[in-house]
Amino acid sequence: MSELLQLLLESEEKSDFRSFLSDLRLQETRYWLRNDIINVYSDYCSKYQKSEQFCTASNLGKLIYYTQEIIQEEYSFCFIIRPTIASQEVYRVTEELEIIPMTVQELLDLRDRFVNKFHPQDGYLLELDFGPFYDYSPTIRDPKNIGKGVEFLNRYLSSKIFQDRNEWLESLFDFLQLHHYNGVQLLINDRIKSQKQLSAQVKKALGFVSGRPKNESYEQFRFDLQMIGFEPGWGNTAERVQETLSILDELIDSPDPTILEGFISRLPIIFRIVLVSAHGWFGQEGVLGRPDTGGQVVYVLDQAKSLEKQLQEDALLAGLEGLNVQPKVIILTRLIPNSDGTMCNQRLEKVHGSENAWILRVPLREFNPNMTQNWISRFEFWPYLETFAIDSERELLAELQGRPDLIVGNYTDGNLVAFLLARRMKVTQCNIAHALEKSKYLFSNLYWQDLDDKYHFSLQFTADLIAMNAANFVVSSTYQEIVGTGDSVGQYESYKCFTMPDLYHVVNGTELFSPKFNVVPPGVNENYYFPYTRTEDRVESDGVRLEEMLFTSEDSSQIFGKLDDPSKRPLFSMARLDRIKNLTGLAECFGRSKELQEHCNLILVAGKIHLEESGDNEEREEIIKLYHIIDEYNLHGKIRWLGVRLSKTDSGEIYRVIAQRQGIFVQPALFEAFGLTILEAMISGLPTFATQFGGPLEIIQDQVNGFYINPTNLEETAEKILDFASKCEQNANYWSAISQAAIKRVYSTYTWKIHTTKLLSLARIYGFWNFTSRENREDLLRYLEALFYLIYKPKAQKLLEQHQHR
Ligand code: UDP
Ligand code: LCN
Repeated sequence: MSELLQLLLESEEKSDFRSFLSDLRLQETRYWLRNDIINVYSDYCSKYQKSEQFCTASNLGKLIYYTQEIIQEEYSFCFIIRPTIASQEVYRVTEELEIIPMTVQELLDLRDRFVNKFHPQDGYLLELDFGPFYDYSPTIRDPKNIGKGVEFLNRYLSSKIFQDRNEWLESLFDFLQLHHYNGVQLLINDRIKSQKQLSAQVKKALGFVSGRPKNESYEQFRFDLQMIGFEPGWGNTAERVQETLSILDELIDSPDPTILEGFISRLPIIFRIVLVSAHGWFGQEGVLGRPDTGGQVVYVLDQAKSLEKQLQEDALLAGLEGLNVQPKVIILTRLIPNSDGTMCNQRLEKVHGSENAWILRVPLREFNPNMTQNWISRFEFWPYLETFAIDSERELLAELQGRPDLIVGNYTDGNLVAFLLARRMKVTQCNIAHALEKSKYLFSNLYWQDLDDKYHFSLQFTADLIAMNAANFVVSSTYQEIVGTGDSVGQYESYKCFTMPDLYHVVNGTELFSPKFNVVPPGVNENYYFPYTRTEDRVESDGVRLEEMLFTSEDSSQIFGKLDDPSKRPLFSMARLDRIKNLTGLAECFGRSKELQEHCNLILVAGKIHLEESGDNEEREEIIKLYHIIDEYNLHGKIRWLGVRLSKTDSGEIYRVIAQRQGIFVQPALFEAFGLTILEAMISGLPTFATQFGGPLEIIQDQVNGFYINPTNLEETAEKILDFASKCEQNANYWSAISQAAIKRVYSTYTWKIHTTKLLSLARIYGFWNFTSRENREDLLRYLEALFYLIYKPKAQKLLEQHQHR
């Protein structure tokens, strides 16, 4: 970048650069984010009638493209530039157009000065730097391989094996000896006494099984194998045992990444999993659509079922049938005594359709019954996490009759609890963010003190840093969740360098190039969500009932609006009624386009329709705004707004009813981390228009199996939808073509089977890595503990005191 700047200053564009900066000076703000920068630049280009070529391809145009932020301080400007994904360079441009590189520390000081929070006379601020802890572990080089951690790790591990065969064989031997199920030894027994013997016995066992009929059941020759030193876990038939042993044999002789992964992924070493989803209403019915209770609950519940099934299949394939193996998955959440008709006050609930997956609810200690007896917003939940983790450990040990093999955290609170549990129980920890709030709320770190009363970001971001660094591996739903796109910063990336004025500076918040990051997108529950054309699986009477509910029935307790012409093409959306979901933006887009109203009705399933029924600030604001828009654009007769809480079966059928009418699904969020409703709509066969900000950009391939919209550009969005509707009116096949492509996209890429197979493989490989590399993480974990006890805990304690006065 410094060359680009140099070129810029040495060319004729220098005067443009100078005028652009003086245009910036004329603005009211002194802090520009990327969108603002582009707007100022595009105004500049129009004002001076610059050519298209100049705007984009000039050195100034390129500089603007890569600039994420500009901060003005007196007469100079600080340019924060992102030349490539996951990198950052900072320069000060003085009034004389001198370019001076700035360090991260200087940038953070500048930001503090910007908000009048720089007080060097009081001493320096705590600096958090996680960089040194990653020096021990390998890092990925090419940003496009970020998120493919396990592939990298396998390559790295197999090259290590190559370099240091004896040490590695020793570790493998130790690792294979470790495993048992309910007291029964698995894999190898003490007849194999050394790694040398292991290699010899593998060959002997191979000789033995190769002489047996392929389909012969493992139980038939179990004792013969035992004599050679092999216990259950190698396969359920002679063929499978032979395959697994051959892979091991090859691994010992000539290790390579695929063989390593193939081998470790087969090992029956995971039987008990804990999924932590702490804050929300976690239940199976009547919980979705409430503030804080959306996709995460759906995700974890479906994941639990799928994991249990996969573990059962894996155990059978590994030949553990005779051991009566019953894998167990526990979803750990909080018990909510005042449960508003849900099951959230029940300690234990079996997950429907599973054999051994459970929701275990652990109550919060009664610090203040006004709070702890009720649902607590995710922004207020922090003081309860440590004691919740302590109490949960006891309950988990009792339920599982031992330690789990894997703990998966969800969202900041669940991830912090997972960290505390994994640390105490010495178990592999996986982190799943779902959504990191830091990038969702603009300037949330810079102005944390002003926002702390409402959002407590100081606790949340500290917890995020602790959990993401502690985790053995991180599962993200998309690539951009980690490192964004060419022109936008990723959610994890936003933790790399930031200031929390008066609290700390983060100079290196996490290693984005670490192999711990893995993209594993979720799936969609195919029992509830399936193509509308599968009429044989649909219940006709449900369809009729829901059709009435969506388009005609009157019920002022939960439905608003009567349609003038219910036969118009439905434009449908379903989401929690919070600001970022932007259903009000969609209503306004619809309101502003008379033409769209001529072709379509707007049908929204969202939150509540009565203000007095909502206790959540953001939801209340959105309710008021939606009514306002309906009146302002006189949408009466053109909109239906349903404040209903649907069962899973109904929510699946609703998409199909809309698809039956050749409707359209719109997801207009200002930012969407992933967006499960998009998968649900697409698998049902609904052409989907989804926000270009966030995960949908990776789910949908624009104009192939859906469409991107820019929800901040209302006119363009309306035009895109209108254009689609008009094309469908001219050619009915167009709707069907997109519908079919949407269905195909989900089945090929977003199934729970794909997800859990990958997740379990990751859990085994990271568990193995942890063991064999003997990577010393203790220093990192101690540092994180210090953060927890010295920063997080006192702040949580303060918040608890505030709660006690409520
Ligand atoms: N949902 C629902 N009723 C509602 C709103 C949402 O059942 O009124 C479900 C929806 O079907 C989806 C989930 O909640 O399964 C929302 O997940 P998504 O990832 O789209 O968004 P989130 O709410 O997690 O931000
Ligand atoms: C949270 C979100 O905000 C959504 O974008 C995701 O789809 C959901 O969690 C499940 O991961």
